Amino acid sequence: MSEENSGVLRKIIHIDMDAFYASVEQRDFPEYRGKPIVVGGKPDSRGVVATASYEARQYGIRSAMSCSKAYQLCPTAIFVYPRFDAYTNVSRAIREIFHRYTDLIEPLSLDEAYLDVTEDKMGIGSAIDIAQSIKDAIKNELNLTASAGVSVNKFVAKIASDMNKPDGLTFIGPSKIKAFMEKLPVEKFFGIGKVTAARMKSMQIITGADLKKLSESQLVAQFGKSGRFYYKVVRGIDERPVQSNRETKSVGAEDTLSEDTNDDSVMHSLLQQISETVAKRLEKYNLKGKTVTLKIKFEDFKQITRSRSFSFSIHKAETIYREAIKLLDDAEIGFKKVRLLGITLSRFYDDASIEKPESNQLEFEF
Ligand code: DCP
Ligand code: MG
Repeated sequence: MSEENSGVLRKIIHIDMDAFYASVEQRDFPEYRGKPIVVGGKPDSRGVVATASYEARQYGIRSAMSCSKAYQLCPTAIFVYPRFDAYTNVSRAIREIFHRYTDLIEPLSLDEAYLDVTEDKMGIGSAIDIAQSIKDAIKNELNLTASAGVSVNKFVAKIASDMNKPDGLTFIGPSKIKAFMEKLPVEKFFGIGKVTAARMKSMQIITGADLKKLSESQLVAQFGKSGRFYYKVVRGIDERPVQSNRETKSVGAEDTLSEDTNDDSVMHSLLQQISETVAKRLEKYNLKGKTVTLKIKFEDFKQITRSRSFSFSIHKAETIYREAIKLLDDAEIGFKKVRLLGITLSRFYDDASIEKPESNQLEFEF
């Protein structure tokens, strides 16, 4: 539905749990409460920080930082390994709470979802009241806090949920969107990463107001397809619907060899790295697959794929690696040199014994 075409404004809520993994650890282990907690690996490991409690963030510790760096910043922090089962359980529980209000739910990850409450199941009507009620239920029933953003589209709702963290509820109504967008720094725009933001800065595009000075065709010429999205979104238009049954069909990764080769040991070592990446992605989205596919691109850019399916689901890096090696052997590529290898896992849900999540979004979407 489009607010432009239908004339009806949508009511969109974005919910994001506060310091998610760390808050679950503090909830389940009272001795961690009020203390700097780092979830990831141990300080002397090669691991990275998944997240840190708000107490740990005061020392400058952030997601994706190495654990050793986090230790330097705060030697007294408590370092713990993630417990994905616990986070998945909470994720299910918050989804059940969302379903009391609407079935139009689009989860973005374990701790984050969009809800369309234009029509809500309880007949509450006010999206702000619904967001408050969801936050209360999460607090009372799960002992955790979430932040909510409320607006007329996904983009603004998502930015709003981040504005008053933790335990925030931010409403950006239609009359405030124009001014809000004009003030917004470009790096906050959805899809504008560090590289694009730096390029915009070099063009004196610092805020939404600067971005607005460019025509649609200028934006497309500079930034490709994304330019069209920027043009609309900076004017407060984001018609992307909340998609409740988006399903992840496959999860994969690929990499080009530093030089074309037919040396097994070089290919095996690349496959090992790719398997680890795929396993991490599967873990992040709590998926296991029954089909593994190996993609081989040769030096002449010709490409083949080889698949194998199982009656059970796999997700561990070692298993994926072992199967990828077998597929590579079976492909009998002989002396042909390879330039790229990729591994994909698929068939996640066709087993009644595996609970099927509402949806899952792995791709960057416009
Ligand atoms: N996560 C991760 N690696 C990252 C970022 C996040 O493993 N680089 C995990 C741990 C987080 C969870 O995903 O707890 C949710 O990510 P968020 O970005 O929502 O971060 P938090 O919920 O931890 O904190 P915030 O309060 O800022 O939302
Ligand atoms: Mg979060």
